[in-house]
Amino acid sequence: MTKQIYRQRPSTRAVPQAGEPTSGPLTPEELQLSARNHSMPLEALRYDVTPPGMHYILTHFDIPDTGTRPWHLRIGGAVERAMELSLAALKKDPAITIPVTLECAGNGRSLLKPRPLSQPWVLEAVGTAEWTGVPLAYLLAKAGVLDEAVEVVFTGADEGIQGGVRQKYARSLPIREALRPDVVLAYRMNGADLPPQHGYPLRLVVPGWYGMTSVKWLESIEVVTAPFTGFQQHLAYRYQDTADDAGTPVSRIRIRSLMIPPGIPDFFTRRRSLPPGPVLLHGRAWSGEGAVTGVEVGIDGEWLPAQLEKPPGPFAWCKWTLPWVADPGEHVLACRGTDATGAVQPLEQNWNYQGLSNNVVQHVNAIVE
Ligand SMILES: Nc1nc2c(c(=O)[nH]1)N[C@H]1C(S)=C(S)[C@@H](COP(=O)(O)O)O[C@H]1N2
Ligand SMILES: [Mo]
Repeated sequence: MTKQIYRQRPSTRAVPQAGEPTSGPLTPEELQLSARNHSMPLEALRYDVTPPGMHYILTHFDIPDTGTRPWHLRIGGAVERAMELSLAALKKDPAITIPVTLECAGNGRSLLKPRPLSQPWVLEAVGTAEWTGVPLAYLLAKAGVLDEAVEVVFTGADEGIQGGVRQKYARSLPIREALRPDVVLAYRMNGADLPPQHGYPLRLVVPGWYGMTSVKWLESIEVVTAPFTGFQQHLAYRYQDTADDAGTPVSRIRIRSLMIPPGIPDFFTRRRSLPPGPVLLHGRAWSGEGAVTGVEVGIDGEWLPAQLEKPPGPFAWCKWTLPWVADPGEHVLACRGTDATGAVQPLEQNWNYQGLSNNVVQHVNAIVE
C-alpha cells in the first residue's frame, strides 16, 4: 500500500489547492505535510512546560539555514531611528521569561466534514514553552514609533510559494497589540537557544494569539502606516464561508481543553483499555480570550465539574483533574472548557472554509475490563 501512496502522479492530475474541501480519503499531500509538521503526543499534557521535541511544529515552507550565516534583525519603516541589531546586542537588552501555550489555528482540521485540504491536524497541535527574550515594546520604544503607524509587519527568513504567490513568511500585528508588555522577541525556549525548527535565532511570541502570528526566524520588523496585505494576513488565516468570501481575520485562541487518554492504547486504533476501579482523569485547558473558568468532564454523556489548578501564567494552560471510578464496559469520555468571556467548547464544530479555530470537544473511547 505504501508503494501506491508514494507513486508519482500522472502529470494530467490537477494540482490540489490548499483549502479546498474534500470528503475523500487523506491525500498524499496531506500525508507529506503531516510527516513534516508533528503534533504534541497527548500524554505530554502531563507537563506544565512541554519538553523539547514534544511541542508541536508548524512550518509552511522549509526550515531555513539560519545557523551558518550572519544574522541581523532590522527594525525600520515608520520609526524615528531605524536600526540593525546583532543577536549579541539583543541579548544585552532587558529580558523577560513568559510561559505561553501556543496552538495552531488549523488544529482539529482533519475532523471537519468536508475536510479543508491543508495540514491535517487531529487534536494536539499545541504546546507550552517558557520563552525568554526582549519585550517588543522595549525595542519599538527605542526605535521611536511615529504617530501615523497602524501595524507592525514581521518577516521570517523562510521563503516559498503558497496559493501561487512567492513570499517570505510574514504577518502583521496592530500597533496596540505590538505594544503589549508581554509580546516577546524570544531567543530562548525552555532555557536553551531556540532549536532550528522553532525559529533559531529569534522569533516573535504573541501570547494568547493562534500560532501563525508568532513569526519564526525573524529577520525584519517594519512599522507600517497602512494595513499589511501580505498573503498570510490577507488571504490565509481568515474565517470564510466560501473561497470567494473576504472573511474576517483569525486572532485569539478559542477555549479548548484536552484529556490524557487513560489506560493503555491499542497500537493501531488508539482505543484505550483500563481495569475497573478509581482513575484520576486529567488534562489541560487554555484560552487566549480570558482565563479558563471551568472544565467539565463528560462520562457517557453526563457532565461533572473538574478541579482546576492555577495556571503557570495568564497565557499558559491550566491543569484539571477529575476522579472517576471506572465500571466494566465501554465508555465515552469527554472534556469541555469555559473561559471568562463565557465561551464554551462546542459539541459540534462550526465549519469554515480554511478549517480554522476548531475547538470541538475531544472524545475518548475506553474499554474497562
Ligand atoms: N517564519 C515562519 N514563522 C511561522 C510559521 C512559518 O511557517 N514560518 N508558521 C506559523 C504557524 S502557522 C504556527 S502554528 C507557529 C508554530 O510554531 P512552532 O512550530 O514553534 O510550534 O509558527 C508560526 N510562525
Ligand atoms: Mo499554525
